[in-house]
Amino acid sequence: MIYEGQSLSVKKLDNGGAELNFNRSDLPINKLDHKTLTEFKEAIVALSRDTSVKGLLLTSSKKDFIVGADITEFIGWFGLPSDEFEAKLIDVHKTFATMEDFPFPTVSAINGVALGGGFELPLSTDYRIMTTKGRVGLPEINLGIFPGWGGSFRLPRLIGLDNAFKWIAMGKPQRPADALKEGGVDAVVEPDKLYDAGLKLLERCMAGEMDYEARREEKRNGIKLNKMEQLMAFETARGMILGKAGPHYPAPKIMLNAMQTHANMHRDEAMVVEVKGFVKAAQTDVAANLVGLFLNDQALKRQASKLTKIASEIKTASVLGAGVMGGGIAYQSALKGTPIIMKDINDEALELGMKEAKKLLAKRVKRGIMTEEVMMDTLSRINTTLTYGDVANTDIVVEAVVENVDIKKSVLAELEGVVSKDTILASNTSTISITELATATKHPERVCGMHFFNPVPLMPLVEVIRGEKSSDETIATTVAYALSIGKKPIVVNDCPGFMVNRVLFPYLNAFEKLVNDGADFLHIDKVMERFGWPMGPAYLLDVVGLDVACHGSAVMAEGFPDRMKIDFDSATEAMYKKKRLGQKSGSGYYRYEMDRRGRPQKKVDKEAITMVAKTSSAIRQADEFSDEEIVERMMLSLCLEVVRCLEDKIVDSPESADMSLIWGIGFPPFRGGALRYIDSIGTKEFVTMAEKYADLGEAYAVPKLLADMASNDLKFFGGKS
Ligand code: 3H9
Repeated sequence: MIYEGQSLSVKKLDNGGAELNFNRSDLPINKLDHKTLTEFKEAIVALSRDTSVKGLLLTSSKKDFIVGADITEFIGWFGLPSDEFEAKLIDVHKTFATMEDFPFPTVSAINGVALGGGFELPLSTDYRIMTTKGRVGLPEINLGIFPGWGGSFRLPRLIGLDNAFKWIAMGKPQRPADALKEGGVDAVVEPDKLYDAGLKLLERCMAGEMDYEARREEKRNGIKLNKMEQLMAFETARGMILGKAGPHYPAPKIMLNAMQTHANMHRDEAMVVEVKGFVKAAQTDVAANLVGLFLNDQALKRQASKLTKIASEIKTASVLGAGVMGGGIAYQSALKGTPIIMKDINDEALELGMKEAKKLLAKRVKRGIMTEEVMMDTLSRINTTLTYGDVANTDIVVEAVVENVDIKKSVLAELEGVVSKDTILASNTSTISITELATATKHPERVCGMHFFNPVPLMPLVEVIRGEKSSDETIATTVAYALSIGKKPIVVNDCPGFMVNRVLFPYLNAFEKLVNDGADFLHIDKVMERFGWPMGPAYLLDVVGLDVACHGSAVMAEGFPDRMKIDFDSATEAMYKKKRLGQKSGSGYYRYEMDRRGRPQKKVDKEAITMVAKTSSAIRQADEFSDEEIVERMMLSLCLEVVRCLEDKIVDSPESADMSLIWGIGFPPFRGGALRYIDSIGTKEFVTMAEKYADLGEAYAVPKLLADMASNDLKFFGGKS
């Protein structure tokens, strides 16, 4: 044995080479945390000293090769003084470079996934073989950073600038065929052939059959494009990448600058440029927020998997109520392998539901991510019916009928009479209390909420709502079903609107009030889009449907009359009365025209502007509302209600609160979530801001939890402001 640690070991092979095997003893994964990096450095030193070694094979004994740098250590790292942080990174670079310069060949046998630093390490070896089941890539951009251990210069030298831009800026793990075609790996083999293939390749190198020195030279020296070609490549990439990233994400720009600066440098100079850029990106708020989201996601995943220990198996499901929502749910269930029956009371609705599912599947076929055969197979998992017959035998029934208490109650009561005693009755209500709905059943313990978001295939969140009497098994099984169909479940306690709509309606009410006070809705949309929302509130209302919004608003006002009742004639109500229902009716706050691909395009509509002006009490002129006031009034109303949800234990943690908004309504991810947004401003400062608008009503009142935190200078995600 040349080296033995807790994360890795190096042993001599019979062929004169050595094998460095990653196999973290106390974890199910290999990651490049402090411990592994320390041992890796020691192992490389040991190998440098052993003159008998003639080649090196890197392997892993885990399911995946290496998942990357340890993201849980990032918060500590990113907070280091820049020079200390840079020195830490350079130290790793030097170890990788020492391995790259070994006087013998090096080969990585990549099993499973190798991402981020977990792929940068094999990029420092001469050759890489991966398996047909693996994925390799550099996803750092998703964390608000970019590759910091050599990926930004080794990858473009290996696969060319354009391909490297694509890998790094998109951050998507690459499939084996693509990685091979573009040159990121040298061979792809079946998993059971990996070790032998790696060993064979190493032996060929050791026998002098492969020019591994040429490989190294390629990576040590600048990219092979002349100055003009480089300039063109960078200018094109800049336009595309920065256009797509938008103004809120600094990492792509820093990455492009670093890549352009080190394009012609020797590796040892390039690493310094990369490190400086990396530290700059890592020390932005955006990186801290995006890393926070990764950690929240992992924490919620762990929580969900703990919860599902007592779940029963869902072999088949049903959805009541076809249409766009029912069709979307059926599509999602069938796509992920759980057969589903779609029931409605008339054929037209069933046809609409099937049309929706077929449309979504056809899109996948068109994009080349599904074959016609798989599409037909998926469709065969959706059955339609007008009677309860087959629904009776399914393990869960998702009720997605019209959003009306009485109708939902009678459907649930009727359903309970036909299904087995173990079938879960899950209501896809978006606002109505589950406890209230469950009163219609004899066994409220098997009733819960399963709130999907529209469009179902795109929105990751499912709120699993625990009614007063829902049993733990009901919740666990519903969470397990949501996970099995590829959704992100968050368990919330019952109240009107649950978590997401309870905070969305105050936000929309803030919009109504601004408009009523005289602000221009087009201006509000622009400001909130600039803030980072995927669409402004007026456009959002149009997409949701003004009828749906008015109905939801009435339910919320009944639930929280002190702060959610609108006591003026709202613009949305006026539009609804005139049958301007938003995008689906062709007009609302905007007018919609279909483009050549049949997608609705919004246009400014003079009629809407006149109509809104008529409802406004116009206590101020439109130009008196600054961008700052608009953001403050809109965000305060939303964030304060999020705090109240936490205070009322509707959600059990700041992580659940923030992720529900990111996954459910597209809260700007670079801001990390509503509570992280409050943290970024400071709880004290946020309270002061709310107090400025106290005369706007109870929606702006400071909840006790926030007041207490502010007086102690505390943050939701730990530490002091
Ligand atoms: C990087 O490398 C930067 C460098 O360029 C330079 C740095 C200076 N760190 O998701 P799973 C844990 S940036 C820490 O359930 P799956 C995860 O929390 C990094 N922990 O499994 C979970 O723990 P637990 C670039 C990590 O099979 C366990 O592993 N890399 C990390 O569904 C299993 O994970 C990435 O961005 C990590 N990097 O998916 C990869 N990765 O069991 C991020 C995983 O205690 N990770 N864990 O709950 C992923 O995309 C997925 O986890 C992966 C596995 C595809 C790897």
